[in-house]
Amino acid sequence: MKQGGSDAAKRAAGEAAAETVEDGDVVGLGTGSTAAHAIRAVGRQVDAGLDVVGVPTSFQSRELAREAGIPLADLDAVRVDLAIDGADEVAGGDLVKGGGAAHAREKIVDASADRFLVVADPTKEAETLSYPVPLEVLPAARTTVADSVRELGGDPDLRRAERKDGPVVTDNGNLVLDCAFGEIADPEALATSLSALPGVVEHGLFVGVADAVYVGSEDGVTVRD
Ligand code: ABF
Repeated sequence: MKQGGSDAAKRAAGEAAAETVEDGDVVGLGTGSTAAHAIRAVGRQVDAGLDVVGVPTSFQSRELAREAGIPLADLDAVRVDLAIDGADEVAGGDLVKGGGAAHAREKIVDASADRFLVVADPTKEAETLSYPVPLEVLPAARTTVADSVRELGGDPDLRRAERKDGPVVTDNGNLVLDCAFGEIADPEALATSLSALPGVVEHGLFVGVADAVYVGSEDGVTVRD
């Protein structure tokens, strides 16, 4: 995932989005270092008396929310009022996500939220999406999906674990293919094609799902909606 942004910029975005959380909200808790700032900020609000329930998007965000003291619920038991989540690339309201291999759960939570706020630093912004699109695939479908991605003009690459000898395995027990397509002129059409491939659990294109993008910098936060 793009990691060029400063921690101060990520913190500014995460904390500004967390300030919009209201008493009684069910909050979708995103994955990654920018969303982590939002989770810690919501935890401080809970310490101060705010009554919220969090819905984690990953094992990582569940652990962080527990440490922050946020009461948690499963998505099948609640309706999400507000989700706050990071992205690998942002172009207008369209995103590539999945650098943390959590995009399947992220999409369920983020897309179901009444309001979805993206938190990002300026290095994530682009005119046109071109970041490789992660596909979470059933292990048995790895080869057939890779072949189909090539037919769609993409270059699939099995994601490997950095510190272990083997592939990345998602929280759902599946594999990830990072698929480079170059500049994605029509994200919606590509999203439709990828969703149609047998064995694809979820892809990392989030098209038209974001309600606002909070871009942090050392000097403050710009909100695009
Ligand atoms: C998750 O974390 C992902 O969908 C995205 O890939 C990544 C962003 O991480 P960071 O905020 O650390 O750049 O939201």
